[in-house]
Amino acid sequence: MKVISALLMGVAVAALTTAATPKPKPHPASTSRLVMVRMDIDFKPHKRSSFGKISGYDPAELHVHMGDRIQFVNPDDENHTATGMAYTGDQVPANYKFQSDFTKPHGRLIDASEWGTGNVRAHGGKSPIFTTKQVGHYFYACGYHIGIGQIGVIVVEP
Ligand SMILES: [Cu+2]
Repeated sequence: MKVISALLMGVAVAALTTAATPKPKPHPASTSRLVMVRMDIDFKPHKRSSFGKISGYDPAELHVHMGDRIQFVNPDDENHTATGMAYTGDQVPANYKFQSDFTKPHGRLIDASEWGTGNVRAHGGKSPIFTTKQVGHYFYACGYHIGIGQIGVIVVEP
């Protein structure tokens, strides 16, 4: 009897230990997606964002998994950019000034640096493809229209 209860205890402890240590698993690479973000200053956010006032991209708040790839397309009748902000706050920064030339493409990795599409031309222009390798949230904006609030955020989840 003692042996059986000791065994049962062991099973219970093992079950508890397993349940208590959920590990976030990286999204399998085989299911990584190519996600498109449309650029148009007339796009309004679909919902209020917890990151603050964002608009001008669809979706303005994009959630992806680590390993997904992102491409920006411009169906608007004006040129736009998607240029990363070297900023790690929780809310959209006020009066951000780009340090780099936003008209030129920079980098291929979405992070808290000034990666960027460069100029994406009106009427169907497409950006280079960017990759996501770091969990976090990353603000970006249009170099031409940041002053009128064309700002988006990419949330990279495991
Ligand atoms: Cu723009």
